[in-house]
Amino acid sequence: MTSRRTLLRAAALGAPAAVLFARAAAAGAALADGDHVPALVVGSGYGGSVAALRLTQAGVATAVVEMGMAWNTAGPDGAIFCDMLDPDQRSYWLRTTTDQPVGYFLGIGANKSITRYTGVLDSEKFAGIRVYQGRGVGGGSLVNGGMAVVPKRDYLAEILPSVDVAAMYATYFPRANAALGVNAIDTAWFETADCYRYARVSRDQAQASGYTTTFLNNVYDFGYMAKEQAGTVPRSALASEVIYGNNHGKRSLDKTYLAAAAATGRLTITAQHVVTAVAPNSLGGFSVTMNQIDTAGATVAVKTVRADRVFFAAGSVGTSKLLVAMRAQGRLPDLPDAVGQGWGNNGNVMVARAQHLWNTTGALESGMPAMGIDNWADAAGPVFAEIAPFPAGTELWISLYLAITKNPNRARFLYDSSTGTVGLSWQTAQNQPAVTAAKRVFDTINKAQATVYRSDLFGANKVWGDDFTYHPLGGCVLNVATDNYGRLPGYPGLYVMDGSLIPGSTGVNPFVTITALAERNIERIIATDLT
Ligand code: FAE
Repeated sequence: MTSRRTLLRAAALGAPAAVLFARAAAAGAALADGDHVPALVVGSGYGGSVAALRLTQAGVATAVVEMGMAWNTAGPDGAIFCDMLDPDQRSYWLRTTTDQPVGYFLGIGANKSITRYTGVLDSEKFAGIRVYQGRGVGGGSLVNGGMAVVPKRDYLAEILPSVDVAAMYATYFPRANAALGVNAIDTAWFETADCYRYARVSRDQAQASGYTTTFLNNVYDFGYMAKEQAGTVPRSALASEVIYGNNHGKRSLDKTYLAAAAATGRLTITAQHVVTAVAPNSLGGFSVTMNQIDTAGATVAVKTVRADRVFFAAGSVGTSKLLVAMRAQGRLPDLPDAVGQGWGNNGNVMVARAQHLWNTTGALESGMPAMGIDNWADAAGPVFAEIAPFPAGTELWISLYLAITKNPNRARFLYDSSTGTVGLSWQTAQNQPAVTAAKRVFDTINKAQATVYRSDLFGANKVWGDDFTYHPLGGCVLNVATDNYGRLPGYPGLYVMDGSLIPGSTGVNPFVTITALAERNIERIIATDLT
């Protein structure tokens, strides 16, 4: 440890970082109390992984700190992740019962007891909304549906008016898609595959009701999925694996951006460490304090390291909470008022329709959505709805959707000095515009198809899944709370890299937008701040 500490200090003082950190990374060592690093990234989701790769490629030794686990070791059952049909402790972040997004069946609660553990999916509860987030090295990429959707050009210009949209489409979206390993489905295979029967049924009914549908790209390897369907490889997307992780097929960030960053030899990843404080260090740079936790969430050590630069990439909620707390506690008192504001849920609302008995959706459903209903151009209520799987392993005649709408409501994060925690002002009623917009589309489809809503999946007699989101965005909005490249005003060396930069809405599933924006920002930061 002594020699490694010396190496870290030497690196910070300008020694050839490539050589030094190649050894540190090879040792697989976590950060130690008192270390000094040139760059520290808080969180290993999309924003953090982009920062890690581009900084390390630019020769900067980079330490990523992630509160979740590394998810690279199989459990006693031989699998890293559990599936959705039989969730165990690996499923949820520090809960004693599961908290499934679709939490009911026939109006009866469908959750089960689990052992409290640092599982891969967090359902973080605020007063008016549950926010689902990935926890682990790779962040949301470990648990998400992999849909890689580029936003509409006009809408991106509307939500991020300070961004050169032409450059985003010419340079940064292609760069992001390439590094993420995005692939397109073989549309001929889609038409015949059993596992996409559910999507074809929903598509045909949407089209017959006057709506446009579109194929969605994904980071799940569709070639691997075809082999799953053919029965020649172990199943993952076809074995009800999605929101608690995929054991195969998924190009999550640990296999793409972070693997490439590690290959530079300049990356260290310190997992199971929760960053709790960031403040200026009297010697220069910033002191970053973190709790090392065990798998029950208990703190086993507290460490403080010094970082010349800190990149906040803890996600919309994580970054916003941390910065709001640092401002309120007087550790970063000069952060602007806009930090903590402009949060939205990307207009998320879920809904399900009951199919006629003759319209089977299939017992085998791919967990990776591949098709969406695109009614965004409808000015009276833009909706982009993914045709979502319900991978129960048996025929249920259910068509499920995650609708993304243009809900204009926003909320802010607030520090509670009595508890030392940060809350979110969002009220469930603020999601009514999302319900209203989605209802227009699905009422029309139901009427045309003579079908009805399922009212038993989100509660007893509850049609709309309107009290949770998969897409937290905003809280530290670009060019409002930060400068036009994510720099935090008043604190040279502090940057925001993640979904908190996007003002509450992207109109599509957000990770490609987050990744491309991070690519744009880090390119500028490396060129102007680090040379
Ligand atoms: P994120 O990926 O959440 O990464 C933040 C990381 O920071 C996490 O690993 C945290 O554990 C870590 N962290 C937080 N606080 C701390 C702290 N204090 N100290 C240390 N580490 C910390 O942020 N999006 C799509 O585009 N397509 C999809 O198909 C899709 N499906 C989804 C399905 C589910 C079930 C969920 C939950 C999300 C889905 N999303 C999807 C959303 C997408 O995963 C999300 O927008 C991105 O992951 C957000 O990226 P960030 O870099 O902002």
